[in-house]
Amino acid sequence: MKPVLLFVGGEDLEASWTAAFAELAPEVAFRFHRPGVDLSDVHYCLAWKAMPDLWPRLTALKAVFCRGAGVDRLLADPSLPRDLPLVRMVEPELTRGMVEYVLWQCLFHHRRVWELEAAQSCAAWRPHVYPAPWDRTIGIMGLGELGAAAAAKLVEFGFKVKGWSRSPKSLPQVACFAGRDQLPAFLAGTEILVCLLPLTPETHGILNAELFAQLPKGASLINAARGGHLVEADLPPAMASGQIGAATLDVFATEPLPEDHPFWAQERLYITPHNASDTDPRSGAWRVARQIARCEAGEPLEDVVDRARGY
Ligand code: NDP
Ligand code: OXD
Repeated sequence: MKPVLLFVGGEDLEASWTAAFAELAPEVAFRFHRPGVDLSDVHYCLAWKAMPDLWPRLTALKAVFCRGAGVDRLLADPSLPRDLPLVRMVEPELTRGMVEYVLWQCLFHHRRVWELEAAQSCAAWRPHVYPAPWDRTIGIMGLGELGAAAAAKLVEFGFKVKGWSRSPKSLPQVACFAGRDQLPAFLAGTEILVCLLPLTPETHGILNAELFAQLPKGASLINAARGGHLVEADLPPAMASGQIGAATLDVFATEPLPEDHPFWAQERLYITPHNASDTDPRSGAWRVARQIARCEAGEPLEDVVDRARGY
């Protein structure tokens, strides 16, 4: 009998994920969730956010897979089964997409593209000066799957790269800092700050006025992690004072970002709609199928979330 995987997600995802499992993992019985259908034969569930009505009906469940790298939304659901492994998404296309986004945005802020836009808007041929990458310091908060890969790409481009994590790390040509004690040293001199942390009780609200004040004046902020990392009310004053010179935000406390949110009108604040990167159905299906095979064979699962740490 094939293991049954229930996919819970929007209808826009049905065709691509169904096709990916059919092609790459025919050994898994892939089922797209529809309301009212019996779930008592489901062994695995691939989900993204809270679904309190469903968990009690999944009585034969062996493991939960998160469709994304960040599991904060699933963990926030008190009805998520506590005794089953929760496996987060780690797959090469998700990482590649995030590296692309971080590089794109770091180059955008490094080259201060808004100055070019301002000159072009009044047909002005102005000299545009920016430092060499080795004179630009970029700091990455979070040196996990995504942060470490982004750091390596920025090193390849010649930037001075610093990184901050919970436990000490050693990465080629990256000045690594760890723990709260070393946060001030990490922030000092960081001209472009990139947040790639998981959202946990320890990291919630970490991007705040006190932290901004420890960056050099005019620093850029790029948040591609979670909206909950940023104290949104602290950003406009920091930008008005020039402490934060420009920012790119991909994630927000409320998504979609409401039409009347002041961020839409904030000068030099660039908004992307939580699509810095996304799980690719083909490599995601391959990854989940591999974990199912391990579970069926009684082998330990990979990338299981440590619930005490929250990531
Ligand atoms: P990982 O779990 O691989 O890495 C997390 C990193 O953050 C680790 O280096 C970890 O330290 C560090 N960290 C965790 N807590 C703390 C802390 N309290 N202080 C300092 N460092 C800490 O996660 P990923 O790299 O795979 O993903 C990171 C996040 O990116 C996801 O949780 C998700 O929220 C976000 N994301 C956003 C996307 C988007 O489209 N906007 C797409 C994909 C992910 P240590 O190494 O010591 O454990
Ligand atoms: C993720 C995301 O966590 O897309 O994977 O936000």
